[in-house]
Amino acid sequence: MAKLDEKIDGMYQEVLKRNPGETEFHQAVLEVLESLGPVVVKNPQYLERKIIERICEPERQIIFRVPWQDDKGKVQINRGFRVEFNSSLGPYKGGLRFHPSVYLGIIKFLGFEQCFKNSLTGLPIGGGKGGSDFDPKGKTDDEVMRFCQSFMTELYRHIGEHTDVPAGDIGVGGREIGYMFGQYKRITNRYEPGVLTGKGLTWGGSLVRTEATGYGATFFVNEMLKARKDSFDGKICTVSGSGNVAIYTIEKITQLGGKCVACSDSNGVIYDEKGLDLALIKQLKEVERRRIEDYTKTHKHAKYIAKGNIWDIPCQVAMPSATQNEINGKDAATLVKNGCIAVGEGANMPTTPEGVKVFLDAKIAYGPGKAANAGGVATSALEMQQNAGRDSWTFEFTEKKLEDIMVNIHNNCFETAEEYGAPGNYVLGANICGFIKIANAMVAHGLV
Ligand code: NDP
Ligand code: 2IT
Repeated sequence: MAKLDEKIDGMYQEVLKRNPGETEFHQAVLEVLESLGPVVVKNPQYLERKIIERICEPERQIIFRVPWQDDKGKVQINRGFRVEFNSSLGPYKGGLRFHPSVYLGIIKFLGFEQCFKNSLTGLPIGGGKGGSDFDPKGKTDDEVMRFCQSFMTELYRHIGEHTDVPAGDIGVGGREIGYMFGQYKRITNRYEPGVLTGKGLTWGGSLVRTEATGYGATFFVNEMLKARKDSFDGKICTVSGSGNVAIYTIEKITQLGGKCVACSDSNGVIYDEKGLDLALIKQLKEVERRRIEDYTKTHKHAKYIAKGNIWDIPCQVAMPSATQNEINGKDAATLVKNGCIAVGEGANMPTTPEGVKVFLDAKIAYGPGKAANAGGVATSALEMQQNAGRDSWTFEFTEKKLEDIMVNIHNNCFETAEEYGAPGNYVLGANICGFIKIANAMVAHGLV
């Protein structure tokens, strides 16, 4: 990766000092700052106006107590977060993550990434992220509902159609959005669909939002392959995770002619040489909320590798779709050695800096999360458009819009990388392209 310019290095040191212990946030900031040297040389006003320093400091950070009662009547306490990072391009927009690993540093890394991602979509959305260290695993439906209601009892005062619009992320899907929407409506006495996205289809949701992140990431990889005169046709693919993003990545890859042979969860890996049975995965994960291990109960030919590493399985296309830092330098080297030619990040920051370096050095097609997984939030913005117009679009129309957005993001990143002398480097392209739009809006808005 590029060496940090001296001035930019000073800014990074300041971020380290001001945000002690938030290692994921440091990692996300460093990756962006490493790309910005040539941009500030071309635009010295960004330095004068301290645009980078301002972008690294969230506009507002909310941390709150979330008390709730479990089914036994025992009192439980979790911590809730909403970090409103940057509103120069539109209302804060970004998901909510419910996972025991959540702390401020994770929400800040996600919120920071979200700003650039949302800018890349070309739609009018700023960046934010939130969540809680609540663990939905093993909780009953009633417990999840009580938690969501308590979470929204604080969050409602900070959000709104023109202020901040949350959605899902790890541990937050249609069920949780429903409980939060219900509580928001009850507290405010307003039927305000534009306050959350990822809603159910009969109460303000958009077709394609469920599929959007996985479909979008696959469209992005398809464009990277096309740019190399290649396609998904007949490619062996592996997709980590087995949640929302993984499921619809597998679906679109299969539609485009690829063959997915492996997926995973935090306990282990499923390897099915014949190609994954997606209907079974949907039944296990979306309907029955079971573990991926149960795939082998009906499909005895498939292998379950407890605590296995999915990146050890040879593939031509890898789509990490679980969590941050799931591909380290060694995993990246294994993938390249086994013949992987494209990596598209459905997850946010799934590759460590060492892993990114391996992919860039090997010159494989590497689509970083903030570009490749932008289809989810882009379709959230399409949901906001439909809500504002009290409209609902067909599946085909919405999917075509999503595909056009992904093609555009791909082309913008590709062309920006060429313009800055790093052809094929989508990391540089995405960071610069995402940054410039925010920076110009911030300059236009004055010192705010
Ligand atoms: P889900 O909760 O639906 O699924 C998450 C999947 O990843 C599960 O299979 C889960 O396994 C696995 N996983 C989560 N944490 C870990 C971990 N620490 N180690 C190993 N496996 C883990 O979430 P999504 O599919 O929505 O999100 C997946 C990724 O995509 C995240 O990085 C998210 O930020 C990103 N993303 C999501 C978008 C969306 O629209 N939902 C949009 C853009 C990016 P287990 O069940 O064992 O925990
Ligand atoms: O990381 C992400 O882009 C998301 N979790 C989706 C955010 C959204 O507002 O749809």
